This record gives sequence, C-alpha cells and structure tokens, in this order.
Amino acid sequence: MPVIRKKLAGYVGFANLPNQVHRKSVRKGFQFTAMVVGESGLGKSTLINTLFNTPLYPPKDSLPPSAERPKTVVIESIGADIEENGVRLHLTVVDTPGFGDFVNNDESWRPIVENIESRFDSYLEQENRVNRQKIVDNRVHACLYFIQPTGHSLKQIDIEFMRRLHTRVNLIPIIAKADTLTDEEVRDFKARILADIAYHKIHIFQAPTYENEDEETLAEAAEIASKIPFAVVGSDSLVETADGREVRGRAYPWGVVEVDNEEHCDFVKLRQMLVRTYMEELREYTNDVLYENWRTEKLLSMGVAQDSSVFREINPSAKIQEERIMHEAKLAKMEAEMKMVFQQKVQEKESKLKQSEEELYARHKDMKESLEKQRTDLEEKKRRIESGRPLTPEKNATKNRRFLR
Ligand SMILES: Nc1nc2c(ncn2[C@@H]2O[C@H](COP(=O)(O)OP(=O)(O)O)[C@@H](O)[C@H]2O)c(=O)[nH]1
Ligand SMILES: [Mg+2]
Repeated sequence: MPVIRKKLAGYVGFANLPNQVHRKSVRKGFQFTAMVVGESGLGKSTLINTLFNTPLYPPKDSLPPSAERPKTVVIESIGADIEENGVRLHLTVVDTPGFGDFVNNDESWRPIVENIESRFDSYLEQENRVNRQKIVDNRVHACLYFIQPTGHSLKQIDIEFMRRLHTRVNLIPIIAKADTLTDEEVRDFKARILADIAYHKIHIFQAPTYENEDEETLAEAAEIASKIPFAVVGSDSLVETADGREVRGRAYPWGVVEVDNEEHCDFVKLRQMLVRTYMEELREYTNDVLYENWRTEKLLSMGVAQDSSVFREINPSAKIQEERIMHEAKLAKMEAEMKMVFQQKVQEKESKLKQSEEELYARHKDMKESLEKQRTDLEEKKRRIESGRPLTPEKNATKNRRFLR
C-alpha cells in the first residue's frame, strides 16, 4: 500500500477546525481517514480529487481487455499532507477498487470489514503500549458509500454492505453521478434510499445537534441533514458555462452541470459536512462509540470481563474539567516557584545591604572615635595654653632653658 505524499493547494475548508476542537490538536495536526466504497466507474476517484481540489488519483490506466483483472477487492490508501491557514491535516483516502465487480459479490464486504477492524486492532495495540505519546490514528473516520444512480432503490449488495459496516464505521451514503438523473428522479431516489435504510435498520452518520446552539448552526445542520444521501457530481476539469464562467463541472449539449453550484448538486454540502462542519464529530464518534464498542466486543470475546472502573466511558466535559484542573495546578506550581525565587533574591539583597551597613557603621565608628580623640587632644592643648603651662613640658623646658640662658 504505497502512500503518496503531496502538498496540496487550494481551499478545502478544514481551517475552520480550530472552532471545533481543542488547540492542542491544532498544533499537532489532524489525522483523518476517509474510505470510498462502490462499484468501479461510479466516480469515486474523481470525487476524491474534486473534494480535495487536487489530482490525488492519477488518471486510470485502462486495462487492455486481455489483462487479468483482480479477483478480490483490492484496498489501496493514498495519503496527503494538507495545510490551510496554519492548520495541518494528514488525510488518508482508502479506496476499494473492485468492490461489487464480481460475478459473485456475496462477500464483497468482508475484506472491507477486515480492513476497518485491522485498523482498530492497530490502534488498540498502540494504546496498550507503555509509551502512548505517539499514537498514529489510522482508523477510518468516514466511509463514503457510492450508490449507482439507477433511480430505483438500493440493491442487495448495497444493503448487505451497509448492514455489515454500520457498526464499524460512519456511513455516508452518496448517489453517484447525479448529473445522469433529473432533479425529480434524484428526489424520489433519495426518498426510496432513506426508506430502505430505515427498513433495514441501518445506522448512517447523523450530525449531532446540541442544545443552546445558535440558530445559524442549527439551520446549517438541518440543511446538511436534509441532503442525505448526497447526490453528487465530480469533475477534475474546468468547463466554460454559457455566461462565460470557468467552473468545475461537466459539459453537456444542453448545458453545464456545475460541481460547486448548490442548485446543481449536493457536492458543496457533502464537503461542508465532511471537512468543515463534522470532521471532528466523525472522529469523535469513531473513537467514542464505534471503536469503543468494537473493543468491548473484542475483549469480551477474549474472555476479559468489563470492569467499569477501568473501562470508564470518556466524558468530554469531564475530560475538559480534568485538563482545566491540571492546568490550574501547573499554574499554581509555577507561581509558587516564582515566589520562592523572589524571596531568595530579596534575602540575598537584604544580607548584602546589612553587610555594607555594618561596614559603614564600623567606618563611622572609627571616624567618630578618631574625631573624638582629636577633640580631646585639642581641648587638652587649649586648657594648657590657658593655664600658661607649656604645651609639651619636656621639650619646652629645654627651649626655655636655652632662652633663659
Ligand atoms: N457523468 C458523470 N461522470 C462521472 C462523474 N464522476 C466521474 N465520472 C466519470 O466516470 C468515469 C469513472 O470515474 P472514476 O473516478 O475513475 O470512478 P471509480 O472507478 O469509481 O474510481 C470517468 O470517466 C469519470 O470521468 C460524475 O459525477 N458524473
Ligand atoms: Mg477509482
């Protein structure tokens, strides 16, 4: 499975992610893995290229008729590092060419389930390591399931696939090549697909709504939800419209179907859901529900009884609270350390001052003493002069004697 690394250009929309998540993940960058499933020729590769605004998939080499076609579903993944407004995203697209292309497709879903579970396995294995700092999250966060634009209803293989996969991955059903259907056909087809999905109790990804959200957010969520299954048109080339605009789209004798025009298809809404609005929700649901359920099943099947004190559910608000407490403790520690350093400095300064004060005092004392001595000496001299006695008796005595002579 070769991983191709590319620097991508062009606006995708995930720079909006900081609004969705913790700053920490922004610094580290995101890992997001999307899987595309559907029969060959439904436009999977084209849509991925359209979605990420880049030729992630090179044009297909058409196989010569004599060539041996693979007999199983081949799973390939392509990776790309995208950066937008300083937000890094490591995107992996898992493609499943060959799905549904066989005479007997009864087990087409099996290699895909195995692939998804082996990614859970790898995550579990990393979680169990002593050092869990560098966990690489290769779990599939969203699975775009391409439905053939028949205009009838879901086929057996679609139902089978979704039934097998809905407990393991966020399913996002998509009507491929919607430009081959009229608006009316799309509307009816959508209704029938949703009815089938409900009838078979298939769980597709539903955007969560929270209380106390503003009207705009609620309206956006409702708008996105109303488009499921997204009827999409993919194109990696630009075409000219009748009014002379260059757009991504598909040209027909009767006109141009524009990929980025919400009147023409649901591509913009799909991208909005996948990348801008719900990338973090998809990651969270994968981690908290899909992966957690798989892990519990796996551990139970291995005979490990669930100890609720060990496998406690991760509650996001409790986690934020925990992080906040830890952050506050860190701040308090820093403050205490700073206080200590400050006190030490003050003490040093004080003892230095005291020392120089003592020195000054000693000098002052010396000077005062010597001044005192000088003063008493002078007073003594003064008294002697006043009393007429010689200042220095012995010396003056000889002098006087000489004088007297
Ligand atoms: N009409 C129409 N054709 C498309 C659309 N998307 C892709 N195609 C064409 O369908 C063919 C198969 O596309 P490809 O992306 O290779 O399909 P994949 O096998 O599912 O990966 C190509 O000729 C595409 O140009 C679409 O939205 N509408
Ligand atoms: Mg392809």
